[in-house]
Amino acid sequence: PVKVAQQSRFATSSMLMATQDELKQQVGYKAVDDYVKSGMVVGLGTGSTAYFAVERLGQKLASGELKDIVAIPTSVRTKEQAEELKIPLVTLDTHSKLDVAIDGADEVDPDLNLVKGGGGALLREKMVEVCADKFIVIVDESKLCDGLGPGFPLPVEITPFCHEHTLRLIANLPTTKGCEAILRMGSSSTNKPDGDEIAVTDNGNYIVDLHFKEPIKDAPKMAMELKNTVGVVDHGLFCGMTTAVIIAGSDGITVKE
Ligand code: ABF
Repeated sequence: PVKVAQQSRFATSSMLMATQDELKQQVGYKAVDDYVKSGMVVGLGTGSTAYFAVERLGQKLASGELKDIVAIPTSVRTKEQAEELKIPLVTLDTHSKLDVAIDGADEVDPDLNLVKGGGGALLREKMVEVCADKFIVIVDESKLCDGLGPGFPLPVEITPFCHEHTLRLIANLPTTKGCEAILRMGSSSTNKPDGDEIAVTDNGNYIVDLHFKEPIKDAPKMAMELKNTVGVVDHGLFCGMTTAVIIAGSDGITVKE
């Protein structure tokens, strides 16, 4: 009986896993189907959900359904995926205005403000996504929250020089006081934290994750305080940038604007 129970539990969890992946695929594909037209400049996000949007774009270019698209990746790993799919790539240096950017998120609050950066790609994501006419966020419903913070630690990208000093500064701002600041460890820039080396982003910087027990009261104020701290490159609060969020839930897909 134990063996059968284990097998059925495994089957259930693997079915759940498949559902989780299917949800991500649904929203990734829908974002491209609904918002990308031929001739557009498209920002390509980072993470396991954005992966499906990149996949869909590659499919539609290969089939000829979409033509004359150029894209700007938000991480080395997205660049590599796009290159494999033969998606023509450019940079902000030659294309500083995008028609649409599509990306995942770690948390979405009721005002569609986001926490991003769990994948360590927040700087390039923000640089690309602030230049897009439309910023489409693709998430499964587990990312929705009532208030940013407790559900996912806020990533802050900092320069390696005197990083312990900068970590102390950002943990003691008027808006962040009381949080727990942890230097992200990991074998490479955009993997989830693991291993015993300091994680290094695609840009050669470090990440400090700020853990909050209570929801962030004033995200725009915290964003300003973090950005004004010398040594901070940028942070994972994406406020007032979202055009629409495509949410995959167990009862189907909803779009919030
Ligand atoms: C990326 O999407 C990151 O900003 C964020 O961490 C990630 C979410 O990853 P996933 O879609 O795999 O949950 O843009």
